[in-house]
Amino acid sequence: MPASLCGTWEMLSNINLEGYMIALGIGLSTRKIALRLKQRKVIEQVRDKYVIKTLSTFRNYVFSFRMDEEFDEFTKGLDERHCKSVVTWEGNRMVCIQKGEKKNRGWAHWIEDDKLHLELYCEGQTCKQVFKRVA
Ligand code: VLZ
Repeated sequence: MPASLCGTWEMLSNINLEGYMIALGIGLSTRKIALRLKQRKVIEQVRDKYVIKTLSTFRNYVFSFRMDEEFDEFTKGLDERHCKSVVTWEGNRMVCIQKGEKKNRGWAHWIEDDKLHLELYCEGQTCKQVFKRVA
């Protein structure tokens, strides 16, 4: 059983968000704002349902899913695309594949040294984020 990702997490570092946002086709003005944000991640689980909230003073992105079940994801407020997404455990990593217009798109969350790690992938770009637990 992997260490629980559930809780409230505050961003410590954020490498190559710019490359990831460009790969998603996010425009310059949104990118400029997004780069300055300290995101929070809230991960909740009730029975077999997970909710992941990405929160900031500018915009929030919230979605929910069940493990191993494909769902329709609309990345509202991000790049506004429809994906067929599925989240699975790969060892201690919670891995999401987002099938859609963008190739090699997805993300992975895991715990390492009591920190929440996240890699976001899109078309050869990787954004790497680390969060510390605040609750
Ligand atoms: O995280 O997708 O936890 O889907 C863009 C920032 C990229 C724009 C952030 C600013 C994407 C708006 C985070 C802040 C909401 C993301 C996944 C894994 C959940």
